Amino acid sequence: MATDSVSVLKPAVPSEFDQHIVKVLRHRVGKDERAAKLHDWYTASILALRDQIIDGWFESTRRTHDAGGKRVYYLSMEFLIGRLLRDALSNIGMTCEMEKALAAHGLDLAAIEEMEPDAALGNGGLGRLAACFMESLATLDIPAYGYGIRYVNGMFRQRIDDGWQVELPETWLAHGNPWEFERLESSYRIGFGGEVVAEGDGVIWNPAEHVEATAIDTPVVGWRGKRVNTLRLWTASPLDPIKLDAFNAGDHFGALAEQVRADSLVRVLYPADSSPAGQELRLRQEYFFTAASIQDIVRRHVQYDGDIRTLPEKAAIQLNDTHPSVAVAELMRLMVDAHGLEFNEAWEICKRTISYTNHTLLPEALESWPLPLFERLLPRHMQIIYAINSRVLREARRAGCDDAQIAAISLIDESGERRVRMANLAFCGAHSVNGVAALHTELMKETVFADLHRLYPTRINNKTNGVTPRRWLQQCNPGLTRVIRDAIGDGFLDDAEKLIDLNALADDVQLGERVAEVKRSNKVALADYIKKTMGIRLDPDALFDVQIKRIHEYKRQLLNLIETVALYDQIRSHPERDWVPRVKIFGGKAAPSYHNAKLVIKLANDIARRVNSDPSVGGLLKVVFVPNYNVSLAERIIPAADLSEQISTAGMEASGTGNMKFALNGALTIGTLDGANVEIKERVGDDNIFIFGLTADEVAQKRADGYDPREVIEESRELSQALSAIASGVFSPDDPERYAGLMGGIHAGDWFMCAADFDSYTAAQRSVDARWEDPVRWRASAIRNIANVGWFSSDRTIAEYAREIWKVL
Ligand code: 26Q
Repeated sequence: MATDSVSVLKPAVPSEFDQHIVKVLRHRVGKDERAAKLHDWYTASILALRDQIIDGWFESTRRTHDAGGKRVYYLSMEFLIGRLLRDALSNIGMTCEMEKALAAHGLDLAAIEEMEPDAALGNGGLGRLAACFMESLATLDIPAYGYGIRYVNGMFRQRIDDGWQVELPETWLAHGNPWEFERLESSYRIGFGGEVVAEGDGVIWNPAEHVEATAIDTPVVGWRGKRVNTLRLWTASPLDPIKLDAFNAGDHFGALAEQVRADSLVRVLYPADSSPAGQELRLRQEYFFTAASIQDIVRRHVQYDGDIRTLPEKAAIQLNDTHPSVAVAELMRLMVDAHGLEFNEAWEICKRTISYTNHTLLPEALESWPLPLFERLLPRHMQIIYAINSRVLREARRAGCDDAQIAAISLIDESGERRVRMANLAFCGAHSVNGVAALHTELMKETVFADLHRLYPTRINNKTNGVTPRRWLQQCNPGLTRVIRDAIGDGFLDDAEKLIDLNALADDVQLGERVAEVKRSNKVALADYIKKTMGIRLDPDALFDVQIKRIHEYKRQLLNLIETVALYDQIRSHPERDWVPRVKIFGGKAAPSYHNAKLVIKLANDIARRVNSDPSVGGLLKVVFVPNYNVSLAERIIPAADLSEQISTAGMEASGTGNMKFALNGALTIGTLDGANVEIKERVGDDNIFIFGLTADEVAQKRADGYDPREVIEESRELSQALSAIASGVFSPDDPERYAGLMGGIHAGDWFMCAADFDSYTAAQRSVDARWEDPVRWRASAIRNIANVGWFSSDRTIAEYAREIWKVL
């Protein structure tokens, strides 16, 4: 690809690099060129590339150390990284070199890239955001460490059997991971359970069990190889791998119990992205990785500086949601119990060091733990949380809070079975609490955090999400990148906001045609892939209408499906009309225990089977559910999309980041005024986006007024027909009752406002059709989308965090 350019890392000359790969193949993979299989070449290519990266890595570490500056620590239970080969090659400017070196052995880089498993150590948006942030931190030359868990099994693989989701384990490490380095010297003992006993002036915690956390590092290369940062993921092992006396006494399982306990901590990513499971293992995972990270940060600081009191000048710790909230208590414990600080002094240091990002307003998704469980697992942390709580509540009382406000602010939920509230803990222990889009941040202040916000009115701030334009434009859409380059030059490669220059060319018909050609060839490539993997033939000249994201009721895949059924009905009733040919593409995973989400997947597949085999729609409508949606599939699908579906119930999607990726690749958005859609609309302009539906305020008002969906349904013939078709088994003749419950939910209360927004949604879809019929206008809109979403680069987001929260820029 032509976007490579000079890099600070010194790339070997092509023939040298070629020789290096062969040397690696022989000496580290243990194969000669004649015996090597494709997978051996794959391993050798990555190891050879890694060698090029390592010197920059050392150099970055040394530079940070010498400068004695502040480091950023990003704590996240999830990093949804995807593949790294293309990203690393492109960022250090070695794509051409690798291509040439492999070609010399008759190998194709694209084929090698396909061998890399997706590192799917995350559920969805939150995990992918962490991955984009790591890349932007390196790009902006900010010294940073990502801290998380090296799950042996990441996000499950999704198979569709007879239309139903089936979960299979993801074994990304099965053939080794050439990117990582085990750091045996960075190991920490992590305790659980036991008791707290008085000792001298203070107390000590004697845990009943221990596991060892060991760091495994992956280098993260920034754009143009300026800096290489570290993603440090923890793995677990027992202190005592086998109890030999037990083994020798014949208790073979008991002898290995500790091994099993340690393994289970890092075994699997919880595949739920809301309504926390509340299981003990999840809390153990959270504490395990948080404690290891905080100990590592404190050790590095004390080793360098000698004084824990200067921590806030040298470390900024960002908590990615509440999953690492226990960091507040762990940092307090280390300062008070291990370093002998007074509680009050420690508390000020803690707040100055830590900051917290909130990603959800859904009350059921706010993490809390039963107090008895928390106390049993982390008795000392429980004491510290009580001590923090009494301080906070004292402040609240002094500020004049009433009993209801005190109850809302408390770190302990006393309304039923007592629970520890992780969001309140993070809020109180941080100097900054941010939302991820403007609307979301305002709603935080008005709803879940209203009382905490009144008490600490300067703490909440907004940092609208962003995505890395390297992966989500340059790498996934080289054709479009070339067209943009020809139009406005190279500047946007280093500063995505320079895409704005495209505005002046938006009505240039020739540019429109070039953008459309690239889009078409991306659609052909996607159609080929779908033909090959699913056997479904798609017309690349149809409008590709895409909704890919986790399956959730609030994201309203169901609204899209109901509209699909209504459209199907209309096409069949009026075949003489001039319909715009559409391909409806769906993809996404459902949490294994989320019944309605799984039913939505089945419905999409049931509709697809019926529609795709109905000759009377004559290719005007096709429906595809792409199995196993993941980062790599997103990289194929997004560049091929014409229309981006961002249709959540207003007020429920914190930000969304897929919305940004689609617009950057020239898709138009149909969406509600929710999350970052609001800001996308402000930037691309009302004429270049299809907004529909109730606003967040209107949704809240409607719910408060006692909304009855039956009236709406009766008034809309299209809607009532579609709902009854689905409910009566038109798409599920083998089990006519299958969707009775799902449709019943819409009649009974319609919490997600599918019925309320239906007419507005269909009207917006017909405006989409009208725009599509005018290709010149459609293309101009697509260009205006590309031009105006450079601001949603994660470089901009990270620069804001760096300046306003971490104070490192
Ligand atoms: C918590 C406890 C127990 C088990 C699971 C969880 C859990 C795990 C993942 C809870 C939530 C998540 C993930 C949430 C998430 O992805 N949120 C999304 O974050 C994006 C980045 O900010 C936003 O763009 C999306 O709007 C938001 O839904």
